[in-house]
Amino acid sequence: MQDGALLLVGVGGLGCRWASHAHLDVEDDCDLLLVDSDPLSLDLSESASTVCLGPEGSGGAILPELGHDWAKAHASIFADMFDRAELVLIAAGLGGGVGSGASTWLAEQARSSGALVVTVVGLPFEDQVARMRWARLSRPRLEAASHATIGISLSALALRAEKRGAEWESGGGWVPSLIRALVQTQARKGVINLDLMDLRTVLTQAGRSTVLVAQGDCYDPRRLFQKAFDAPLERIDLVNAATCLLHIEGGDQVTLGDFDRIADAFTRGLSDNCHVIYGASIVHELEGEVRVIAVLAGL
Ligand SMILES: Nc1nc2c(ncn2[C@@H]2O[C@H](COP(=O)(O)OP(=O)(O)OP(=O)(O)O)[C@@H](O)[C@H]2O)c(=O)[nH]1
Ligand SMILES: [Mg+2]
Repeated sequence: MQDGALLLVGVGGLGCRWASHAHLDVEDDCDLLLVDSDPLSLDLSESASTVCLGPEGSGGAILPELGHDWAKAHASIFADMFDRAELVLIAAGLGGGVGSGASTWLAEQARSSGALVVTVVGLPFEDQVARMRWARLSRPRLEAASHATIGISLSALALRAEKRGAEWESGGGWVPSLIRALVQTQARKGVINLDLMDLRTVLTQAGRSTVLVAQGDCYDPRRLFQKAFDAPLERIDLVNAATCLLHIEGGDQVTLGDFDRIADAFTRGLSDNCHVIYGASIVHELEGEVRVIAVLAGL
């Protein structure tokens, strides 16, 4: 890793799947680190650095405290990587031992070494009662450790992924988009670059953060806006968000004028005091469609 690097970290079974999948799109801009006690997770990417937690053959950590201690045992390796990183993006599934426990410790370490820490967490399915309890217990600590924690309800994600014929296990298309948005923003890549405020200012607001996503026709911005606001990936009141990072991806046919109209439709739905930074990039597979990812913070 070089100084100022962007580091994507997958933690636990689900976190490793999300991170390795998302990394395929941002390989040139960020490094990948996979951390789990299950060796199968560490084989998901050929370009990843990996750290195997726990005693050999231990499989899952099950208890968050164990996941936490197993990560701590490799403190010096992590410290070396975090010291050089400017942005550390952590993907994890809450409710598992490694995903809940190790991610918290990693976020604390990354933050104390001066990096901007953004955590993207999967929240257990509504019928997973025991896992949900672990998730509820771990979340406040993870939120305190990260500059921004973006919760994604697995139930909501699975429902949307199914409609689009995508897999929730690999992030249903949305998790990679979100990670792409954050990496490209920080790497200052795209057809419209963000320059009003940087990512740090947008994300380091007191309060919760959430993400809205929508994909559709670029000629109907209002419908797109409605789609996004009607189906956040976590139910949380969106009025009065203090800041918004808006990232729009469009196919080759999409023009700068189209990007502008969409940004306009979105910002009109937010409060007058909301600070918005906006970026856009071309994603060839989208053809005539656009995909909008809005991270709202300070809720
Ligand atoms: N229904 C279902 N939920 C899953 C599956 N995989 C992950 N999850 C959810 O994602 C959360 C995190 O799971 P993992 O990432 O596998 O857990 P882990 O961090 O590896 O935890 P340990 O294996 O206990 O150390 C769980 O609490 C579940 O809510 C799956 O295959 N099916
Ligand atoms: Mg596991």
